[in-house]
Amino acid sequence: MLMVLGRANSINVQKVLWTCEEIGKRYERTDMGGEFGGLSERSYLSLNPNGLVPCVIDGDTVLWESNSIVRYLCASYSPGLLWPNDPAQRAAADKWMDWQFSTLWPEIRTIFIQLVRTPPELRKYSLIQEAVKRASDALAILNNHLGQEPHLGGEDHLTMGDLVVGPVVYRWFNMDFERREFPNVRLWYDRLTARPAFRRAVMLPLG
Ligand SMILES: N[C@@H](CCC(=O)N[C@@H](CS)C(=O)NCC(=O)O)C(=O)O
Repeated sequence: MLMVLGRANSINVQKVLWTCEEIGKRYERTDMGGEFGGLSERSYLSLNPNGLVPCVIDGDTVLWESNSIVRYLCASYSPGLLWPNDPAQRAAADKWMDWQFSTLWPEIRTIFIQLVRTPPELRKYSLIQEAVKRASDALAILNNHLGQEPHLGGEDHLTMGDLVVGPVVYRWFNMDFERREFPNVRLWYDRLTARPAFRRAVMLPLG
């Protein structure tokens, strides 16, 4: 049985859980991190020396870094679908994973920390404004892509690219601030929200 260590409201844990749900891979999850703590215990650090969630144990394989875990699960349990077999197609999906981590998430994380984790009187609204501007510039790129192709790396099906960008876009649409309209992103997001696996793993309260 695959073991997932990490609280269910962590975005990086959600990527892993959504992947498992799409694949139909059975798993057991243990709450760790946030209010549950446990990340600085020696036993946890021996699995993930970063003291962060998620961490996954699959038999003898112990993994950390959410995008690497998603790649591992897709390659192991969904070759040819979530993990495209063709190298060029796979690179197209991979590219969106790297973009999620390096370009989109840092901005949406700033908005999330400020609007969800910080009390109103301590919020830095200039930080939020700048992050919304940069996130919007990034989402314009996603919007343009989704105007030409329905998925992030797959011609006619979801891939690991969709699996890591989807949870970030869920946050974008579910925080309280004024957003630019991105019609193709909205249509793609609406299709994700119709998936039972996405609903189970990702569509949870943000607080
Ligand atoms: N790059 C890492 C980042 C992991 C990370 O920052 N995890 C956060 C939750 S999203 C965490 O463990 N925070 C401490 C906590 O939950 O107590 C990954 O993608 O797995």
